[in-house]
Amino acid sequence: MSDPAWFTSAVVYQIYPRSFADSDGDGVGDLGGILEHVDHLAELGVDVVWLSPIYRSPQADNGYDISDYEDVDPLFGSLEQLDELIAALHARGIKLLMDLVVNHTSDEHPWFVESASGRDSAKRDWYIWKDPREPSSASGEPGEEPNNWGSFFSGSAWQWDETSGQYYLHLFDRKQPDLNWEHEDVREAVYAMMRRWLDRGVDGFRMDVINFISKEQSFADAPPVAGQRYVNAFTLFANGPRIHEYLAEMHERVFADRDGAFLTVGEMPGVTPEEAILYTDPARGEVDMVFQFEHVSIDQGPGSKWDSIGLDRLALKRSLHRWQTALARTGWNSLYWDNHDQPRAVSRFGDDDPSYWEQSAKALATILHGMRGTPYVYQGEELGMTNYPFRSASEHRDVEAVNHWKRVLEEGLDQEAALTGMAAVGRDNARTPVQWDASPTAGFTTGEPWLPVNPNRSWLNAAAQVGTDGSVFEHYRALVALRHEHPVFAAGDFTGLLENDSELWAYVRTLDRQRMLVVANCSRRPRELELGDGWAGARLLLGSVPDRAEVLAPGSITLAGWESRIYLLV
Ligand code: ISL
Repeated sequence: MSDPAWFTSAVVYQIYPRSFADSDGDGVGDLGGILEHVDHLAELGVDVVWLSPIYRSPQADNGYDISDYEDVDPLFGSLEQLDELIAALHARGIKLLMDLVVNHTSDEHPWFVESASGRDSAKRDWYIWKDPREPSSASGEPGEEPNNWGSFFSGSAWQWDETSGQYYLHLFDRKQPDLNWEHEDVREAVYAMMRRWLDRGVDGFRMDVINFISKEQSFADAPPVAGQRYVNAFTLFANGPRIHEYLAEMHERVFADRDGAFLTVGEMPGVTPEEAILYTDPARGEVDMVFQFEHVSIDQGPGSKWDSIGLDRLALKRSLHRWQTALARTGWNSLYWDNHDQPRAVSRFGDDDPSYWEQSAKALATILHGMRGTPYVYQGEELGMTNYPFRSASEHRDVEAVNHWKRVLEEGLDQEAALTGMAAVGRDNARTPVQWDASPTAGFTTGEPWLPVNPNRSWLNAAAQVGTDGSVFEHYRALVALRHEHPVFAAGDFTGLLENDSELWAYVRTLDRQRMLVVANCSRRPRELELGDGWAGARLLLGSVPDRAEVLAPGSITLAGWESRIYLLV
């Protein structure tokens, strides 16, 4: 944080270790597998790796349920291998971000085990315990939950604890109890843990649902929603009364007196541009950038993420442009299409029909990487990996999908609709193994992969793309290099064009006398774009289709289906 500018021209690569590469044949990716592929990251040219959790964990939510913040889960390897990875990345000029999951722990974390041991436990208040809404009856049956808050992973956000006769809060799975950030000892324990990781050599943190750590202390009912027993109480647990205080305190205690180029990323569902500006204002010392959700919520119905309403591409464009404009002067945003919680970008926002897959993967990359903000590449996105062809409920392994399916069965909901929703937006789409080569296990493992490999590994894989002119990978590599080379990518002003055209996307970035034009045709049919005389002489920095003119002539250009280009006028 001492150098506020370096991350504006950086690109982050996210590794979901379970699905990246397996070195010991148990079918689960591990640190050894990452070590075998660090050169892939160096070839792509990324500056930072964000490593999803590798800590000790019962794996109820694939590591987002941590039982020991200080050690590596044997499933993924050892602390020594993590040190090796830090060294291997640093040797290539790549920083390492750890995933900081401190809104909640695992219910198997010693803190929670102690907290749950009884009402008079010294750590009782480290978590959020409440009495039943109505006193439990003599029969020992629990009374109603303390409020109507729902869990993100289905059902109530409260779990009854028989031993102490109270409920505890879990915004996610019941195996992920929420920590009580009101308690100073909790905060100090987290800061001390963060300092130890920095001492070990890591370069910062991606902070899981960090805007949930300060909750409205009334724990009142959220406004009821017709037909729902438990509701999303978002306004009562997100961006709560003490959130800015906590983040500033964290910055002060962990980073303020350290020299170095660290990075902090706040994952913040529901954050608005106005709040993002506050969170990332360097003068306030909270986080370097937010990770917001507006553009990945556009195809979700009001009920839940499972009710897909289809993609309104114009709304998508307007959302992205709105964030660009709102954060034009201050504030810094992460730019991403997908991650381990989202379906694959090319299937969701592009066109994964084999005839358009390659061009649309490049178009999405071009649109995103030309914007102001820090671009993220989620493992396999640089190859254009697609959604998995799910056919049945039993193919889903993710706790979110599994809990959802249970609810569908229990409540007799529409199974066909549920399966369609799970196939379209289930998180396992992003979690199938990275496709390194065309072999049956895609070069991911010598054993049985924990989640099936996508059958399109036969033609969609790294071996076919790395070093191959015109591949999706080479397009990503070029985009990363362009951001490093041209300051206009990081610092240029943004002007959105064609705000009412859902298919043709265009914007201009301006820095001093330089103007950069980014254009993409998000449709299958050719589209003409009138540019007039103003862009004559602009140089083609990158195009998705080979052999286009290197210099723009006056007049119009025609883009083939899903074609994209970047021009620079100096
Ligand atoms: O994935 C989601 C819904 O499909 C999101 O609501 C997600 O739960 C939210 O973005 C928070 O995600 C993070 O915290 C979760 C974990 O399951 C996710 O993998 C993580 O990215 C709980 O730790």
